[in-house]
This record gives sequence, structure tokens and C-alpha cells, in this order.
Amino acid sequence: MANEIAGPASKALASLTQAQISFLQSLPKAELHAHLNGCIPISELQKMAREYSGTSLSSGSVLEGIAKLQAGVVLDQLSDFFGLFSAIYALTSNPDSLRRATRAVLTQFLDGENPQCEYLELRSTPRETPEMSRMEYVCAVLDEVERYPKSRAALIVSLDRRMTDEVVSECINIALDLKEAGRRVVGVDLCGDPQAGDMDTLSEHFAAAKRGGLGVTLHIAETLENPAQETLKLLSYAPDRLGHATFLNEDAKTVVREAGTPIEVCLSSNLLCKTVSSIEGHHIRYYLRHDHPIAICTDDTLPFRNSLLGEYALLLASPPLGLGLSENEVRRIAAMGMNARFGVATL
Ligand code: 6MZ
Repeated sequence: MANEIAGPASKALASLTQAQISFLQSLPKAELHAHLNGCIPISELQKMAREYSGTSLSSGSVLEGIAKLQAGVVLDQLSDFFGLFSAIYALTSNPDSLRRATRAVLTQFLDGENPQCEYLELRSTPRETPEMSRMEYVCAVLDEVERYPKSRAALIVSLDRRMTDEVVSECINIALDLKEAGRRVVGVDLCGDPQAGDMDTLSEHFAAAKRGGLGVTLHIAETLENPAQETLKLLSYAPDRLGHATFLNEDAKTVVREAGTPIEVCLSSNLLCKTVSSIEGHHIRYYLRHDHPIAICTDDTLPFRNSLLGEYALLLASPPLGLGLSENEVRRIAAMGMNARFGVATL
């Protein structure tokens, strides 16, 4: 199982009674912020690494990368996080291996006696490799997503902040063309290293996505270093949801609250990347205080060793392990997540 090494979510889960766990399992939950390559179960990744037939040099560094993930990742800051993906990417660089990884991620969230969630909006960044185009990448992921009914799974196409304008344009067109062709793309996302890229050039791309009926979600103000001007610029694209929104200043908070934009909250991710120092100090409290819509999400179950159930356990568990919310409050939060699905509006 992927989540054996205790992180905040599994510690919170371990502190709950069986009745509390059953309560959390019984809630209809939506996972709206999960990155495909960040959510491959470690057992599957290890199998893929053993079968990997790259050059011996890269296969050594892939195995080293996987071993690091297996040992449990300790991050000093968010920028340390992005280096984790090179080994994973080597293993998901052709349509077959990508399909296999996608299948394992979907199974982890949606299958079994007690699925993690009722509905999953999986997101992934189209990657061009010697073995596939970006279009082939997205189609391979969609083939797996579409094995599930519409009411259970959909895809968000991620744009990485390091992409050139040309590649952003290609990805938006892929998302729009596939949606038009009846494939299950429901939105686009902006992700990647928060320090990278130029956010001034994205306006037309997000406008095109919106005109084509796609939802727009943006990783925003994930670190203290994200300039306030950049945050306001991203908000001017009228996103439908926001990822993290950890460091909004008062102006940005006003915009977000007036627009009622739901926030994808990733508690373990923020704690383990040290953008938030403790659960008591997490910005979720601000949104709860203002009765602002939120969706509880996992982000990357592979490095963070969490699960959606574990993230909900962080809401219910008593301090200091969790927020100590009541069952009624947690039920309401789960309903907010379900209401924030892009699939509701666009499918
Ligand atoms: C920003 C993140 C992220 O797209 O290859 N990603 N971007 N902030 C985060 N918070 C921790 N977690 C993951 O999945 C992996 C990619 O998702 C983005 C990164 O760009 C990472 O390379 P896909 O399926």
C-alpha cells in the first residue's frame, strides 16, 4: 500500500474511531486536485521500475529516484519537490506505460469496497517524448479515464508554468479539440514550479479555454515568494477554481470571496512542503470562517503518502493532529467539494 509511512494524514486517520472512519467513508466525496504522475501507487511504480528497459545508466538513476520515494520524501521547501518527477517521468514516457500508470491511479481512487471518492477529476500535463506526441499523451490518459462512467471520472489538462507560449497554445487546442470531439476533458489547470514562467501571456489562452466550455483552475499564491501582482493577474483570468491559494493578500482575498471561487485545499501537501507550518495555522481556517467554498484534495499521494480519506481525517481528528471539526461541518465540506466539480457544469 502506498501510504504506510506515517504522514500527517495517516496519523490523523489512526487517531479516529472505527465509527468516525465509517462516517468519513460514507460521505460522497470528490477529488478535484490530483496530479496523475504524483499519484501513482508506489507498488506499481516499483514494478514499472523493475521492468524498465531504458539504458543502464538512466535505469540506475530511475531506480535511485524510486528508492528515494520509497524511503519517504523529506522536503525542506516546495522547490525541492519538483526534482522528484524525473524518475517517474522516465517510467511513463510511452502510451502503454502511461496507460498502465493511469489505470493504477484510477483504481487507487475509485475502486474497491471503500473507494476514496465518488468522483475524480484527474489532472495531467501533456508531455511530448520520443515515443508519443502531446495529443497521444492526452488520448492515452483519456482512454483509461473513460473506462469509468461520466459520473465518476474526468480529465483536466495541466499547463506547466515552464511551458513556452507555443506549447501552452498546443495544449489548450488539444483540450478544446478533444472536448469538441466528445472526449471527457472538463478543464485546464496551471501548475508547476511557482517560481517559473511568465504569467502575463496566458490571458488569451484561458479565455479560449473558457469560451470552449472548459473549467479553469490555477495553482495560485502557493508560496510566499509569489508576487502579489502575479496573483492579481491570475485572478483577472476569472478562474473557476483555485489550487492552494495559501498566500493571498487582502486585495486578492476580496476578489476571491466576491467571486465565490472554490479553493482546492491540500492539507498534507502544504504541511509537507512547509508552505504552512502547522494545521492550526492553515489557511483553511480563513475559508471556513468566511463560509467560502472549498474542496479537500490530496495533490500527490505518492510523495505525500496520503489518501483522500486521510485528508478528511485531518478535518475530524482532534488537535493537534487535526482541526477537530464536527461531523456536520465535515459533511458540509464534502458537499462543497462535490458542488465544485467541473463535470457538473461541463459534462
Ligand atoms: C505545483 C505541482 C504540484 O502533470 O505530470 N505538480 N505543481 N504545485 C504542486 N504542489 C505540491 N504537485 C504536482 O503530474 C506531476 C506534475 O504536477 C505538477 C508538477 O508540474 C509535476 O511535474 P503530471 O501528471
